[in-house]
Amino acid sequence: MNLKFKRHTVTAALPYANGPVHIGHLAGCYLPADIYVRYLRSKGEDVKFICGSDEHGVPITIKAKKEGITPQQVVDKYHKMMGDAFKEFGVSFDIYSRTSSKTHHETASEFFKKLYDKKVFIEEVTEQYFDEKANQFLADRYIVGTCPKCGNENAYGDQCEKCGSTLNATDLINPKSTLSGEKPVLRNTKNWFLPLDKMQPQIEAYIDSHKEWKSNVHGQCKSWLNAGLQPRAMTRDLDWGVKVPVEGAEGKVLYVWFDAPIGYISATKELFENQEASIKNQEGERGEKVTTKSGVIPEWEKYWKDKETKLVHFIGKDNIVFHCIIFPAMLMAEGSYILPENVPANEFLNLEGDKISTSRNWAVWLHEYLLEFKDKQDVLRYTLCANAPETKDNDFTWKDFQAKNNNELVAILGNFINRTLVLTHKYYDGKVPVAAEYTKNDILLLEEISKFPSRIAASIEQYRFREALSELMNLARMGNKYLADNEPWILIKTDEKRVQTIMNLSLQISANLAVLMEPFLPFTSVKLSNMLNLNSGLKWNDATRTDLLLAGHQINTAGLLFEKVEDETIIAQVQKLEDSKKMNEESNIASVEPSKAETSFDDFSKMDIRTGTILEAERVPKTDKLLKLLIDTGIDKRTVVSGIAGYYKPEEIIGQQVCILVNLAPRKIKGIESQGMILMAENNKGELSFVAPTKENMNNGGAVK
Ligand code: B3M
Ligand code: ZN
Repeated sequence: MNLKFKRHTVTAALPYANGPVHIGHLAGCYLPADIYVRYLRSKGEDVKFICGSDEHGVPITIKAKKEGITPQQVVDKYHKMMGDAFKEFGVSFDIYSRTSSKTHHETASEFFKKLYDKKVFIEEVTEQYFDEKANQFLADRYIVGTCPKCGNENAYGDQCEKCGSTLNATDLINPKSTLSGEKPVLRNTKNWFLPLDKMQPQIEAYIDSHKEWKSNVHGQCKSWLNAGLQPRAMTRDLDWGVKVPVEGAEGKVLYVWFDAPIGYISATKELFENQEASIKNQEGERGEKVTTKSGVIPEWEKYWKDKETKLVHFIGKDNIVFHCIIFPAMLMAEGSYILPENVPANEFLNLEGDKISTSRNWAVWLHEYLLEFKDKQDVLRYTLCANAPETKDNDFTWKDFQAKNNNELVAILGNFINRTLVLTHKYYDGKVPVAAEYTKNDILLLEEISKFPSRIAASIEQYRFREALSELMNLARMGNKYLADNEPWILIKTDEKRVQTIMNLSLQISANLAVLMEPFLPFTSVKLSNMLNLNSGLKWNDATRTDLLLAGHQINTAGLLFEKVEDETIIAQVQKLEDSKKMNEESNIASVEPSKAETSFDDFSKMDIRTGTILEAERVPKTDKLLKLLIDTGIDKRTVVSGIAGYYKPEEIIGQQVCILVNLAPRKIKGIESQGMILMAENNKGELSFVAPTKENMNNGGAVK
C-alpha cells in the first residue's frame, strides 16, 4: 500500500432516496467500493467507509408528486429500503446516513456560510425560468429541453445524461416545464454563484496532477476544462432542501449538488458522534467521569483534513463532473480540506441489452432478487464484479448469470473446495494430514500460491476489480488442476503418504482462498472459514503463508458452497422482465387522449343514431380497408362504406347488429355514395370493434341516445 497515507476515507455516491436499489447501482459503485474497503481492512489499514441517502433535490420532490405523498414520506420510505438492501448484500458501510439529518443541515449551512463570509460567491440577479401555472421557479430536473451540445431532447436543467455535459437551465433549447408541460417564462431572482471560471487554473492544475486516474474520468475532466468552466449557481429557488443561511435568501435552498457531497463529511462526523456517544454511555453506566478533551482535533477531521488521509470517491460516470471539478472547487475555496485522491467512476450496466430504467421497471431489484435467490448474494456479487462496467458500458444477462454460477462458482471454486473437504473427511476423519514430503512440483506450487495476495492486491489498488477477481479464480483453478493431476483418489490405494501431502496442500489452498475471497464473496468466505474451522482473525498477508491449517487441525462438516442454477429459473427471470416490459408498453399506449372541448346537449341530440343490422357486406375493389355494407336501419335499407376491412371479413358480419348515424350528409367514397356512418370503438392499438346493443331483442330503428 502507498506509504504516503496513514488512513483512508472511502465514499460511495449517496443515492437519491427516490426508489429501491437495483443491480446497476450495485455494479456501478457500491460493489467496487465495498471490495476496495474490505481489502483495505484485511490489510489492516485504517479506513472509514461512508455513504447515505441523498434526500434533497428535484428527483425527490418529483417522486413525491407522482406518488401523492410528501417529500419527507418519500425519503423515509426509500432511505430504509436502500439501507436494508445494502446491508443484505454485505455492503459494509461504517455509516449509512442521510442528508435530512440535523448534523448534515448544520454542516452544509456552515460550509456555505464560510464561503459566503470569505466572499467566494458572486451574488447575482439573473433571469431564471419560472412556471406561471405551477407558480414556481424551475431548477434542474423541473425543466427539460434540447441539449445545446448533443441535441438530446430530454436534457435536464442541470445536466444532459446523454453526453454528460453540465448545463444551466437557460442553456436548454425549447425548454419545457416538467410540472405543467408549459413553456416557462424568465423571471429575475437572486442566486449565489461559485466562480468556476476564475478557479479554472487551480482546478486544471489539480486534474493535471492526477494523470493516473482512469482514462474515462480524466478524459471527461479535460474536455470540460477545454470547453472553459462557467460560474455555477449554488442556490435554488425551491423549498425542499437545506435553507440558504444568509439574509435575503428566503425561499431558497442550497443546490443539491452543493449539499450532497458535503453529506460525506456530515456522515463522517456522525460516525464519530455515534461512537463517542456509545463510549460515553458505557462510561456513564460504569459510573466513570466523562471528560472531553479540549484543543484536540476532533477525530472526524483527521479523515477530511489530514494530508496523510487518502480520500477516494466511488461513483457512476454521470457524477464525474460533480466529484472531480465542482466538489474539489468547493473544498479548495473552503481551504481546510484535503482533495479527492482518486475518483474511480464506472460506466453503466445495461440489462439484457437495454438501458436499466426505474420508470420502465426494466431492472433487477435487489430486494426482489433476494426473494427468489435466497442466500445467494455472493452469486450476484460475483457476476456483477466479473462483468463490471469498468472501462465501458456492459450488459447483465440472466444467461450469463447462470453461466457464471454454474461454470465458474460451482464448477471451479465450489468443486475444488468440495473435493478437498470431502476427501479429508473420508481419509482422515476431518483432521488435517501431515505434509510428509514435497515434490519439486509441490514446491513450485507453494511458491505460486504465496504470490497471489500481492497479485490480487495490485489489481485492487488500481481499481481493476474484474482482473482481481479473475486472479482469485486462478487460485481455485490451480487447486483443481493440482487435484486432477495428482488423483489422490487413485493414489490412496498405493501411496497413502503421498496423498497426505496432496490433501494438506489442497487444504492450505482452501484456507488461502477463504482469506482472499473475503472482499469479493464475504458470505462464502464466512461459510468456508466455518467449514475449515479457520481462525477468524486472519488478514490478507496471512494468505502468503502455506501453513494456515496445522496438521491435526479438525475441520467441520463440508457443505456445498454453491448450487447449480437450473434453466427453468433463468427462463422465469427472463419471462418476468418480458412481462414487465409488455405491461409497461401497454400502459404507455393505454394513455388515452384528452377529452374534446365541451359540447351542448342540443348539439348532441342533433345526431340521429339508430340500431341497424348488416344485411350484405363486400370488399370495395382495389382498397384494403373498405367494406361496402347494406344496412337495415329500421327506416330503410341503405348503403354505407366503412373502413373496417382490416378487422372484419365480409362473410363474418352478415347479421351483425350495429349503431348507425343516419342523418350524416351522404358522401361519395371510391365512387359509392355512403349514406351514414357505423359507430366503432377503437382500442389503444388502433383496432376497431362494432359498438352494438348487448341484448338480443333490440329491434332495428331504435334510437341510440
Ligand atoms: N444523488 C446522484 C445519483 O444518485 C446523486 C449522487 C450524490 S453523491 C454526493 O446519481
Ligand atoms: Zn447532451
